[in-house]
Amino acid sequence: MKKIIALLALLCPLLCAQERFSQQEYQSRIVHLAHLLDTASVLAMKSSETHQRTNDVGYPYRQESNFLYITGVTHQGCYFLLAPKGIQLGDRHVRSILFVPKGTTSLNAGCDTVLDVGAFQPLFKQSAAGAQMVYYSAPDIRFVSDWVNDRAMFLDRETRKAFEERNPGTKLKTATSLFSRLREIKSGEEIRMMRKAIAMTGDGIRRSAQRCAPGLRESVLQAEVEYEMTRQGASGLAFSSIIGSGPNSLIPHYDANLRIMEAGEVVVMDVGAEYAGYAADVTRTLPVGGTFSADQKKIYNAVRRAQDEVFAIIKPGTTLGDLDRKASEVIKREGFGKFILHGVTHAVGLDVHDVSSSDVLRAGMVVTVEPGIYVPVNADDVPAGQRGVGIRIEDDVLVTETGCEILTNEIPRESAEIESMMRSKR
Ligand SMILES: [Mn+2]
Repeated sequence: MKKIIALLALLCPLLCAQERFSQQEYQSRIVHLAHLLDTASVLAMKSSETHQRTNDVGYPYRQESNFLYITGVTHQGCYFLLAPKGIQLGDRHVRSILFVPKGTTSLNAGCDTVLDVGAFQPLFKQSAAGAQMVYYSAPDIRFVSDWVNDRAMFLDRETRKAFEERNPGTKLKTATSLFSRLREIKSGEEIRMMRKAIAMTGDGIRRSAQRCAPGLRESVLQAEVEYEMTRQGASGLAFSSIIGSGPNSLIPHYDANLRIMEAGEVVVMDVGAEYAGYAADVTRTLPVGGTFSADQKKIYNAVRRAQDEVFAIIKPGTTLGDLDRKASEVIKREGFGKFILHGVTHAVGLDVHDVSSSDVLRAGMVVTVEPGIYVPVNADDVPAGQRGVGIRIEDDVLVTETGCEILTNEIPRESAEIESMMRSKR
């Protein structure tokens, strides 16, 4: 077939700056996805659009996570079609097709074939005709607020209505839940990528800690950690770096990072590299001057105790709710129950707040454990030295058959380890 684009899969590792997953990994993902469909169903997906920042200047492109997961393709303008029943292409019978724009040198990760994007619509129409269910993933078809007319527009509802009218007997449904079930359990290769994201994040934190000193702006720590992650080949940041000192340590999602840090304060660093699309999400709290005060250490150790007791109950069958209750119970027991601002855990993977299909932990999931205590400046029922202190410690944990493995274990965590890391100046 002349539309088939010749692809030199073997050349790709030389052309791609980013480390790729094996072809078997993508093939197995497609097989698992096909198992969740049945022969009466079809799945169609489109890559993310670009988003403009200002005229002619786009935001950095990031592929939609489900599309990235199933195709490995990191650029725009592509489609993916999966028909477990099969599609006849000349004398070939295929089940999965990747569609890419003309001239794209792209890896055919695990699909049966690769065609030009021009071939997508006719083949999609053909395979959707007669299907009972069409799953779709379209990151750009969603809710839009038409504020001029003060009305909500549910584009996905319009899409479904138009499609089901044109295809009587065929239902259109979003593929989100299928992908949540696949993505929540990480493969060995995914864990390997996450370990790399975590290692470069740890090195970045170490670099910042060694540079940290009173009189510097928070952005210096941001620059140091991002420098190290970028230098080591991160594909980006998993999220905007949070560097909050003094009163900013009390704001969980503070990311202006412009305050000048002062002696005697703590600084919360919540940072994460993205490697091959996978996120690390790590928080360490440092004493700006290099040594925690006794009051700060009291809060620090309460957060650490909460972490340890949460680590201890992580195993298949435990729920995310159990982890939250355990963390709150410990922090209350330590006398800081009033100063909890957020939950203790979330899944992490391709997205820093990753998908999950249920509340119950299973082997192969990766979740964070991130208790925090945030004592407001005006909390007059605690010692003065504890006011205005926010401490969060966050680690990434792999659920195993028998318990858990702390993937971030190499990154100094105890208060004494933090202090000694800060003393080892570059
Ligand atoms: Mn987190």
